[in-house]
Amino acid sequence: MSFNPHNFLILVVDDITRNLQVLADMLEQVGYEVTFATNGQQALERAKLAEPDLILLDLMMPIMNGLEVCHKLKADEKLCEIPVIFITASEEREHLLEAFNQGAVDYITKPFYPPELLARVRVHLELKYTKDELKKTAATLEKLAITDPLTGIFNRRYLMSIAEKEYQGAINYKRLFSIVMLDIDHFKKINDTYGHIVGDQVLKTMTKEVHSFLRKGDSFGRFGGEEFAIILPEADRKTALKIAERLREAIATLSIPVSNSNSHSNLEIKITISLGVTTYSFDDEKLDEMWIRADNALYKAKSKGRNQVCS
Ligand code: GH3
Ligand code: MG
Ligand code: MG
Ligand code: MG
Repeated sequence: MSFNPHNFLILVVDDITRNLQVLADMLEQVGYEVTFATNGQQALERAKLAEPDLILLDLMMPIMNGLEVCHKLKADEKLCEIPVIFITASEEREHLLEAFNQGAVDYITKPFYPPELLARVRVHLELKYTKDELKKTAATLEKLAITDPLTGIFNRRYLMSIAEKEYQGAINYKRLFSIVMLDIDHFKKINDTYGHIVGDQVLKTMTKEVHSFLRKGDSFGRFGGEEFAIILPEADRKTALKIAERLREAIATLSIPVSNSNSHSNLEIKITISLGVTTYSFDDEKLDEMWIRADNALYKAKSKGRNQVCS
């Protein structure tokens, strides 16, 4: 990015108004937005309200000194990422070390050389900006790594890892859980009749519908193609079967509106799904046994005529 001071708000804290004035003038002159506080308590309140990008903090102040303010900022989940630069007349090395121990990013002694202060402010703002951008990128990548791109639900790998966690929980804490596998019936026909794009629309709508029926702790993922799985924590066999049956019915009664670009018309497609349900059993020695049982149950639902739940 090209550095633009106008994009940054700096909170300046000093108990002496004259000092505030000098700092504020200097910062505003190069384009920064500036806000003030004249004591520690006010500084914490301003920081919370204004969410500054950086804090220039006086060390020696009555009632609450800068070190305490810094300590409180770093202990606050919402404020701890704001870089703090101390500005002080103190030349005591202990103060300097304590400032860094409390989480300061820099320490400037008075009288300061204004261009140096501006240079340090800029460096720390740029670092903070880069750090924030990296965090955003990391969050996006993390999301991408666990998401199925077409439907937006979990991908296979992530769903398997959730199942593994549930399985460990079942072993260690005797917590039951169930797995539901589901597969769209005769989906190939939809692709063959209406084309892949319509097929994709059907996959997306079906996914949304199923999602809306699940509880908060349930996890829904795409296994590949038109095959999906759901992990139901703390669901015994009876509960899991009930949920699966509810899903089957919801999908069977759903009309999926799709636009067909071939005929320039709007269609409503009906689909059904088959579901295989299995619940953790204390005899299970491996999670794989559950996946195999769920798969077999799904196969049974298919061979018994589809649009049904088997276990
Ligand atoms: P069954 O009832 O036995 O499950 O029959 P089916 O036709 O649903 O199953 P089959 O496994 O024969 O075909 C699955 C089809 O799903 C074939 C494939 O082209 C289609 N498919 C897989 N992934 C996608 C996708 O991402 N988008 C679309 N549109 N189709 C997909
Ligand atoms: Mg002071
Ligand atoms: Mg299918
Ligand atoms: Mg399939």
